[in-house]
Amino acid sequence: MAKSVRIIGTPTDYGANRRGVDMGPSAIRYGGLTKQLEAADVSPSDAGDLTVPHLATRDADAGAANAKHINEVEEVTTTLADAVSDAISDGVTPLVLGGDHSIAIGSMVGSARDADIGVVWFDAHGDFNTPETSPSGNVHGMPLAAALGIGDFEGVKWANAPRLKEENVAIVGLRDVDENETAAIHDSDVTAYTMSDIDERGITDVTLDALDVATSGTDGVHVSLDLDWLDPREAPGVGTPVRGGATYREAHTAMELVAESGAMRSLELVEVNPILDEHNETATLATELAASAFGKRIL
Ligand code: 4U7
Ligand code: MN
Ligand code: MN
Ligand code: MN
Repeated sequence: MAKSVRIIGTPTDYGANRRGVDMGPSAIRYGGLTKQLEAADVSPSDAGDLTVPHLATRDADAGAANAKHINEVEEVTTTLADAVSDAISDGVTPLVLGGDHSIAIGSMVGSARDADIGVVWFDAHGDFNTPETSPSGNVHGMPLAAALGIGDFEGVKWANAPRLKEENVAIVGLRDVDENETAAIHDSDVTAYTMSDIDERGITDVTLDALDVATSGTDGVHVSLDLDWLDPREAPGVGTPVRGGATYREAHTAMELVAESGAMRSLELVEVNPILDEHNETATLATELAASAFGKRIL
């Protein structure tokens, strides 16, 4: 039976350092998302884009310098959390299209509303900053800490995903982590795998371990795929590229293992910035990886 998937666009860039990532949902759709999902034997329905305030309508310098646009991020993530949790209640798997990575707070809050979830976070970055530790003040560098209730986010109400525990969070592919972030990751119970771990052990072992972390004692897994996890040669259209990332094959292998686990409860594709992309290749790659995560097979 075909799995039902609901596409939820979240066109926002409040959390990012560079504008344009709000156009990610359009670029990913244009990159052939529906076709790819159908090839994975998934029946997709597109809910369109969430209604979120546009940056142009807000004060460009809103929010504290150490947590830029915090109120707008709260607004967007609250809307998204409801959309994700509604999809799951309807028996449909949410596929969230970002948008910058701050939206993951909403995805995790929504996914964890009625279940114990784990998270596998594919990213070059730790996204474990707080307003106190962040060198940039950009909330897309803080979503994991926020969802785990770490740090002072001025008491905003999303700052905690119910039923998500640190010991069920695995970060995969790290290669650019800030000093204070490193300490915070060490102090926490999250499990983190660097690119060196992937070099030494191979993507299969590392991904299987990450899935173990996220599935142990949980009802399902939220998969968060920041396209900057991949090497910039494969995925140039991102705001914070870092050399030395996952290859095309490694990324597909990881997504295929996600599919084989049968545990994926929600998926998000974030940080695709079409302004910085080359011929929409990063968005197109995102659609291919989504298909692999939903079980597309060659034979
Ligand atoms: B992304 C950074 F300082 N760590 O906090 C920060 F290097 O969602 C980058 O992973 C964060 O793309 C990148 O601003 C956030 C910086
Ligand atoms: Mn990143
Ligand atoms: Mn990220
Ligand atoms: Mn980025």
